[in-house]
Amino acid sequence: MRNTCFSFALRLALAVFASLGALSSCASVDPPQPYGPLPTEHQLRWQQMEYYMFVHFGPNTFTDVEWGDGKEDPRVFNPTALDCRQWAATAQAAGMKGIILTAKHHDGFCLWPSLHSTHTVRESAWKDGQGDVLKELSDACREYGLAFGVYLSPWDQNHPAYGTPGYNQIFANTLTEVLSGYGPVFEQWFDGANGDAHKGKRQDYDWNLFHQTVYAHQPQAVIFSDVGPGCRWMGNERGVAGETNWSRLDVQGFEPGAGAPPSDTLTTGNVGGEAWIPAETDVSIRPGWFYSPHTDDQLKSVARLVDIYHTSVGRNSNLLLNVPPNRQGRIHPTDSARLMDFRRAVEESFAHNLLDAATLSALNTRGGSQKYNVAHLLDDVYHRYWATDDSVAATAIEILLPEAATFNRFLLQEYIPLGQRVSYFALESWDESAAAWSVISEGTTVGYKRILRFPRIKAQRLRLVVEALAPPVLNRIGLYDAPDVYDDTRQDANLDLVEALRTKWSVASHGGVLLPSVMIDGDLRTTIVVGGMEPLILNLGERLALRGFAYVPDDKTTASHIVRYNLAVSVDGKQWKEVKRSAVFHNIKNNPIRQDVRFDKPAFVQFVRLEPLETTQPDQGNTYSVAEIIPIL
Ligand code: FUL
Repeated sequence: MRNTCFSFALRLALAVFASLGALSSCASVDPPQPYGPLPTEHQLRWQQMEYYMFVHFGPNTFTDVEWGDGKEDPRVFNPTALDCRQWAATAQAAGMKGIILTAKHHDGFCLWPSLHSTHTVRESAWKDGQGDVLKELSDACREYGLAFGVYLSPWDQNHPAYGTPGYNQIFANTLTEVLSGYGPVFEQWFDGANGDAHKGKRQDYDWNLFHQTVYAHQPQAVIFSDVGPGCRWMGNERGVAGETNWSRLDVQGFEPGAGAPPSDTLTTGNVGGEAWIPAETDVSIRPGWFYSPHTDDQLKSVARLVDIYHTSVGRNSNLLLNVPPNRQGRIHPTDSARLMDFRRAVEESFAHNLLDAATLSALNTRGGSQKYNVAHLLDDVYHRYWATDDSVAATAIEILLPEAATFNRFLLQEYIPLGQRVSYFALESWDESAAAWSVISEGTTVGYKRILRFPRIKAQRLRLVVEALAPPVLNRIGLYDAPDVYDDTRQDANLDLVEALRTKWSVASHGGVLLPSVMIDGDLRTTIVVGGMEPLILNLGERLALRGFAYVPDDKTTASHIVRYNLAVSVDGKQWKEVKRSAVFHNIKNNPIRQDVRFDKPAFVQFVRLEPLETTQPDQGNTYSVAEIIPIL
């Protein structure tokens, strides 16, 4: 805690001086002028959805890869008991407001019988080629009162025209099919991935054509990409939006994919950004985006999901949580149970607003009018708000609780139809002994919604101080005592297994040069950067039946990670048997999670060699990150 700085106290004092006077019921006071770019009515409705489901489903579900290469036999797609109503019922029970489906991922496989492709459900074994997942899901969403959205990857590794100018129109026709045949679409999700660096096939995407096609059929759809125009990728797949998060972005000169602004810019937005492009946080409940039977014991815990809620919805971003259906075509019971526990934890956190019984008094109220009264912060009417006079850039609200209460969360919302304004705020409590205000917790941006988490504290007299780039306009505040959520889920059974053996291991490079043991210490937080593209040779100290091997990179998207590699095993460290040659860790740049390499049959060996061939950031001088290397037993 620290005491409020002098300059702010002075500015506040001046503000009080400027605004003395009683509230009048005079209704003629003009509302504040809008500030900067504003959300459209569709963007506002989209933002109010807050939380919805991502569904990654397709051939990858059956082949256990993150990125299929478009060469898979379409008959591998054969869910045995596909039930989109079960997905919708689960999403609804989880408190989600919609579902976005990967109608076409990078392998090009269409989950509907597209006339513009020969790699679709029609060619699959499912329902003898008569099925249509888009139809089943859009119908189910309607039945369960959920919004329906579509992910379509322009990158298509199956379509023969990909990489030629003609492909853009084919993709636009594909869009037309999807957007005109299945009812209203609330969000069109465009993946920016383009071509495959290892095969050198690239396409110059005609984004104007794609956007026009979307708006021609679904004018209300919010278009997602790295740079909008409807909403933007938040810059990582870990679920952590910026503490500072402007819903504004400079887009001139940028485009989705490789031409996007740096990921840390996407995480924070631009303070004076030219366009209203709010953030969406996409993150998976499992390590990868597609279902794998190997991740049934690796779901994010309730505590982790609650963290993600606070670092997404609580930081002015929507949360798009991926829940991938299994090979039956159903959401796995573990995922579904986790979603329900997560919902309960969030609802319990925000069940009782301690401010409902509080007395609020604002230092300044616009024109002294009831219309902008601070009491609007506690009503549930979205379009009523508290606003100040135009001259006010720094102000405060005093809060008196009926009696001292304990709390650990503070929530506030800006009235974004008039723009995003707040650049600093703090919750303070009155320190009787020091006769001064001291800061409990503080933040920068607010936007649609901002939630501060801090250690539980007891107080009765509080103050919210606010600084803004234009007179602040807030429409909601809340104070809560959220129950603690403990992480009691075991994340990975294999880790327990390897724990007992760890003391016998060592890791070396070429010629037996020993490397630091942080990469085998069992602690994912200790990471190392290895230079010179050195191979890693793990010595297990004894022969073990190895079912696979995992490389865990440092989870920062800005670090350089191994993307292409060779993997070999050995009994004696001299004779090597290659298990993988020039293989690729797919999507490791955007989602630097643990990468499992599973062997077809167990190998009875003592040594494993991971040889890097290419990294995600070649400009970082042939280095790569390692948090951990793990034998899969
Ligand atoms: C990324 C894709 O490459 C991943 O496979 C996944 O679909 C994720 C949501 O977007 O760009």
